[in-house]
Amino acid sequence: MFKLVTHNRHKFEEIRKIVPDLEMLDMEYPEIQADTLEEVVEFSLNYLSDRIDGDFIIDDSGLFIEALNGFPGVYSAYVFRTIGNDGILALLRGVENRRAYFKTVIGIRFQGVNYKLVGICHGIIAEEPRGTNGFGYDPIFIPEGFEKTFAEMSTEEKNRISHRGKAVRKLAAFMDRFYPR
Ligand code: ITT
Repeated sequence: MFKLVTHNRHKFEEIRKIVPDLEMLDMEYPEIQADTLEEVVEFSLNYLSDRIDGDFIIDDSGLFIEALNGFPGVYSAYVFRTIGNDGILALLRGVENRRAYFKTVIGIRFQGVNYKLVGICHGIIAEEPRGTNGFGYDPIFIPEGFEKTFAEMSTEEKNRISHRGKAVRKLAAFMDRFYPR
């Protein structure tokens, strides 16, 4: 069974819907400042490999807003804690271009080697928060082709189209290859 290292239970629940053979290892780890999620994941995998026995997985995600040149991006966790969804909406007040995307990079440490799997979901930032499902920026993100925010969808609906859902389906394929059932 793979361990997912996270202190975000929502993430774990989303991933477990697609990959049931997963255990949550609730552990905080430092995230370096870097320009890309891939660099952050690479550093975290190496950092954690000295502290965890055996194979494990991490998920680093971010929201990239076009009119803000990709902000909050790699700083999404800090920005969510500080200004939150209301702060993002305030930054975008009166801004016509609402395009944004979510990106997930799943990092896998498997038999001493690092792997990265990526998933992206394009959409727009809503005018006001809507919905109570999900977590984080879900109430202000409307995926392409939908009217609803992620927070107005069930976990299954979100997983079908989300950044994380896409990355985790690649993870499921990876596991099937290395752990055939
Ligand atoms: P870890 O312990 O796994 O690092 P975290 O919540 O810090 O948990 P991230 O750094 O990956 O996770 O997430 C960055 C921010 O983006 C954080 O505030 C999340 O709430 C938010 N976020 C991540 N995935 C999201 C999703 O699918 N929908 C909405 N917000 C999301």
